[in-house]
Amino acid sequence: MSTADSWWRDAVIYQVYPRSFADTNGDGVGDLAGISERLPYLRELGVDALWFSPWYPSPMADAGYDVADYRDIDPVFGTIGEAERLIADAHAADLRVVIDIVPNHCSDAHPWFVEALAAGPGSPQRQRFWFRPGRGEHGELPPTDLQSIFGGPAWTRVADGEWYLHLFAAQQPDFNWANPEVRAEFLDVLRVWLDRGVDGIRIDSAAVLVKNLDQPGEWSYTDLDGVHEIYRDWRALTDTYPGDRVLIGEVWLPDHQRFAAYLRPDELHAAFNFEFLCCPWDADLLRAAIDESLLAHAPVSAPASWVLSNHDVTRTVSRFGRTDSAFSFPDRQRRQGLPLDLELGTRRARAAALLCLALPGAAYLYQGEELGLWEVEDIPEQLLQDPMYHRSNGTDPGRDGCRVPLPWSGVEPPFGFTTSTPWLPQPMGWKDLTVEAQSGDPHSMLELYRLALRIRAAESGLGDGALRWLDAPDGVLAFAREPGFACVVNLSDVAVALPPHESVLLASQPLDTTLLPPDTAAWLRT
Ligand code: TEU
Ligand code: CA
Repeated sequence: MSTADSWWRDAVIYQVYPRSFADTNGDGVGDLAGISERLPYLRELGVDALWFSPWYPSPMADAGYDVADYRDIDPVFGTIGEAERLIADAHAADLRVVIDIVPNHCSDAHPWFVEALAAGPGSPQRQRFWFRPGRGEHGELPPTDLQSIFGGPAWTRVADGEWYLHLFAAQQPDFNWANPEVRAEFLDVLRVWLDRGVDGIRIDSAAVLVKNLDQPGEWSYTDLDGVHEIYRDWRALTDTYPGDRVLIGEVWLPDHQRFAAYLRPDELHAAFNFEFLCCPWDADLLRAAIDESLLAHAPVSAPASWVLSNHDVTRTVSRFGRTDSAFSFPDRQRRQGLPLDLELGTRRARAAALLCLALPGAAYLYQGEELGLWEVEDIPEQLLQDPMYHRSNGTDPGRDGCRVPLPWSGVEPPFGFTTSTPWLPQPMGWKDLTVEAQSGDPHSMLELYRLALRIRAAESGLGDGALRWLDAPDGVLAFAREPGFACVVNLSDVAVALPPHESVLLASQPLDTTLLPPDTAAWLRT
């Protein structure tokens, strides 16, 4: 493996959420044809790869993370032919393609689960899942007290009295990874998509596949040692393919050593940096998160990754626009409705973008982040779809607010996303945030991203490599990337002097002196 081939070590990977990207047939839901049509936009933006959230046939109980057929495309998105064309067109546009595989659970409409229900207790078909008798005199109590990650019990009872396990929604039965049939099935699914030419696999909920239901609570599924064996098998398979195919794990683990274990040379290539994503707008905490990430990745020689948002979390400009700007699922419930300063949030998001893109390793960009979209917090209740909202009885606002369809053009909804009504309503205020409105405006978020990505691609010091912290006043992050590059981010509330430099390559706000204002970042030629 030559360094030149290791595109994933410093790629900028753009997450496409197909439902909300672009609709071409007027049903209000984004589709593959919409993505194909807009490839020039993505190419011009300057990203290196696209990651597609699930596009498989699905009853959409969890927006497609409930998969009924891992080898096909849902008709709402298009056809297999269109997916193959999209992969080819993306490659022709110099964009790599990463797909999303959901191995922890499937949909209750998946043929295996349908067969398991029909075959009854004790059958080999039920061994592919976690079926158990209930507790209590008549089996009326769930087998364990385990709670679903989406709220409510993690067990649902079927007609014949048995219960099945689902860490997420009831429509997402968990596979039993102790069963060799499950292992063989997923190796085959990976083969199918690798044969179709995808460059990478994003692995959903990667740390929770293996279970020991005798252990209490989340210890029964979080990061059990056996999970590594699965990824060694997956790595052995991907390594047999030509080109540079990668496995990217969705691994939410606070322990750095446990996290890094997934990135050993015979396992996954990369994993999302959720510690960074959850970190508040605070120089000391960010610096600690950066140092700890780099330190954890170094021994396994994996690239770090820098993520500000995705389809599960609060939009960056909204998160940074509140007094408490950390992200966590429980906090989000309390925070919605608290005062929000969108102007401040946007200013910080601009600075954060330059920080992310200057750090060593790869970066992820969630669709709409480049437009500075905010979290839509006033979606009418009857339109909310997320099972996280419904299973928490509305105590969690859910994730619909970061999944609202993109505004492309025009001055009112549907902003060129569709010709009919978008599946989630877009706010009027997005008229200033459309691709059309921002294109050519040097002060827009979109032009900041375009320019930053162009500079990042041309700067030999950026991407993979090391950083060196520079002396800086309190509340300021400053680091050098060799040769000749420095990034300075001012998170304090006073303007600070820039370190010695030859020129300013880019700044997240206009600079009229050599002072860097609060909540501003600059890239310097040194
Ligand atoms: O997310 C997994 C998920 O919900 C984590 O955020 C979770 O909090 C963590 O694993 C707790 O240990 C993925 C997808 O990104 C999400 O959209 C899906 O809803 C979910 O899996 C179920 O497929
Ligand atoms: Ca459509």
